[in-house]
Amino acid sequence: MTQPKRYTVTAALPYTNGPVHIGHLAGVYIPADIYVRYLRAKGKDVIYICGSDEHGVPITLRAKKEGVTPQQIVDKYHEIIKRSFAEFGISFDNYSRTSAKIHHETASTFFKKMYDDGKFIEETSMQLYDEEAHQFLADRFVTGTCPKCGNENSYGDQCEQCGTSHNATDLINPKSAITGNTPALKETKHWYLPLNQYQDWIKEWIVEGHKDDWKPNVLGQVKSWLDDGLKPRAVTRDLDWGIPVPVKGAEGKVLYVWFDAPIGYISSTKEWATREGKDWEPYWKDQDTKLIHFIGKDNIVFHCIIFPAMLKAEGSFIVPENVPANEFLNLENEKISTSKNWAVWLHEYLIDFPDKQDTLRYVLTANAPESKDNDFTWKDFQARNNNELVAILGNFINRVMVLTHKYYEGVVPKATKDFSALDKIASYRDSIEKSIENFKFREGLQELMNLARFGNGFLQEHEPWKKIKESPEEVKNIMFVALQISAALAYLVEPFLPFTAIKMKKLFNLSDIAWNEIKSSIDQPLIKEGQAIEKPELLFEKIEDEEIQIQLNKLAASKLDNTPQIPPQGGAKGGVFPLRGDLGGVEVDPQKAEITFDDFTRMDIRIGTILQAEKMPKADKLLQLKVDVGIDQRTIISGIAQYFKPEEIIGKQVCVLVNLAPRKLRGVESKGMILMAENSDGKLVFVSPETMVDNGVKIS
Ligand code: B3M
Ligand code: ZN
Repeated sequence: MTQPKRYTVTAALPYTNGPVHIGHLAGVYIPADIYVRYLRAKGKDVIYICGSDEHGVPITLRAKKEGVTPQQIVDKYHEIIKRSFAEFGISFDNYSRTSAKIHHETASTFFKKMYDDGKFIEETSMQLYDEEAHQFLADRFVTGTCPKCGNENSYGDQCEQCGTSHNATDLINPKSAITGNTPALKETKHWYLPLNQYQDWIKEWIVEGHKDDWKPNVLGQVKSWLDDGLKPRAVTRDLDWGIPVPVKGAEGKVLYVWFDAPIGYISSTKEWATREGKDWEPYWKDQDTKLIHFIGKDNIVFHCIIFPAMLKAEGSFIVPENVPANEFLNLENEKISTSKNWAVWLHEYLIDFPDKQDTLRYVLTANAPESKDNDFTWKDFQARNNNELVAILGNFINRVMVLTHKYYEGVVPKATKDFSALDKIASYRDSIEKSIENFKFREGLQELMNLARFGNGFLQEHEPWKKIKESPEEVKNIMFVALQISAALAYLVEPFLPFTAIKMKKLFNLSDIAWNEIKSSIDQPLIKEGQAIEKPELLFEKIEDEEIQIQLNKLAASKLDNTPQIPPQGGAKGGVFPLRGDLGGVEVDPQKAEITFDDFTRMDIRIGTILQAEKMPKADKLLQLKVDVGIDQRTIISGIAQYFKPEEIIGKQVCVLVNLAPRKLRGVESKGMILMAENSDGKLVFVSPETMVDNGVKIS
């Protein structure tokens, strides 16, 4: 497609099962935002569409974990996510949610049309079932070994290690994510999309048709699925959270989340069109529309195979022109993980770095995982801010402003001679444009910084500060050029660093212009002779070591918080840490899964002395203790009342796990756990030092 009439740009709909982090921004929302901001500057008809993905198992699991309803979960995270995007300048034209009425209607109609046209296969088969939870197990409700790569933690619908998508029954050694049980098989009816029927069409459309313009990582994944042979895929589920399957005989079943979620792009477009008084259909149905999906690599199969097959089957829609998927961003050399709290959350970042949205946008673009997984480190964040934003871009703009005020009281001087340097502006613009058009945003940003470097080099080469006395006319020409470069930067920076663009345009009093007008000559300058500029203001501030250390400490603490907690074994011992060992004749538990030394060092175990002990009212198994653990004197509730009288344990030295997350028992907060061992007749005994030791001494 050479000159599309319009662009429909979508960004993956985030699951509302948690807030968004830097990995989301880097992989999807920033690249898409750069792209649409650039297209808008080009004067193109473009819409940027997104919304919350509010169905699916991750939400149900989160709700179970927090002990609330799925609706409460989606309401909470929808707001947090939406706000984070707005705060980072992600300029969606519409941000909807899949719980919206318009979406339920759109997805139902879509399914119904395919159903009526006979596009599904109806099949009754045996599916995994958790008999304890009374629930069928599909998708993330079940984990097991991936049949393709052997990853032991593959989900029911997809393996995150090799990217394969499969059916839950394909997993080897499946386990329920709800109870941990091995599932049984139970009969149920579902509707399948016969992907095998679309194999040839997908091959022709992508592998042959887009071999030169799609990213190699995307083409590679598509080819690998095609090589394995596409198989029918169930698009309905036995769940109670989702969009009801709109056909007879499907009571109690909902649409598979990956069936309804991509239709969310369409319903979000409808919502936008209604609000703006526009027609949504050309954005999805006109062949002259360029549809682009920005996603992460784990979503490739859904956007390149399943959703296109749905669009094709429905019959009236266009298919994507490109799917520029990114790889993953790691954090300090480890995979970002919501459940392990190993992430930089956007809402938290802004508390520590208010007004530094663009620094994060810059770092995440400069280091984007465009062709391979990449790593975000706080040191690199600091270095890029200080050595690039501050030292190159910020420094150039500041020098130009200071000198303009010093020599000309802040007014653009008159130039008399054309510098070839002015031609550079249009050529940098063109190369940034080319990079963005090819989804090479890192390269585009690099070019932008090269223009700032060029500006610094230009000042360095011409040294106006040495010539101002003897050659004031020449200095006017030099400063005129430097001001043109500054103005060009103010415009060109906009897709990448929108907050900085606003600041720069204000500083130089620039009005908005189209992308193609970003060029300058002596007769048609970007900033004209006689125009006043504002007082110099720093664009970026240096980030100090201490600020980085705070972030590193925060990450270290989050590791500690997420030390897997040992669950109390049975009611009686709630609150104690039962150690089992070879006590002769006792059946010994098998050794637990191996841990690293690092895992061990996360447990802070200290010697403490029991100072006070009393029975807890209305709790015959619990004692409330006050223990001196050296660090402080704290309350610990221990499930040992059946074994000890309070008075006999006062003064006893014990081992205490002091950094266990506090928890409330009968309204009293217990801070830590006393290590106990169980002897052969089931009685608990303390694990105590052989001789008196100072309180607070560490066990290692
Ligand atoms: N919610 C998956 C994800 O967050 C999913 C994307 C839907 S896009 C239609 O990884
Ligand atoms: Zn795998």
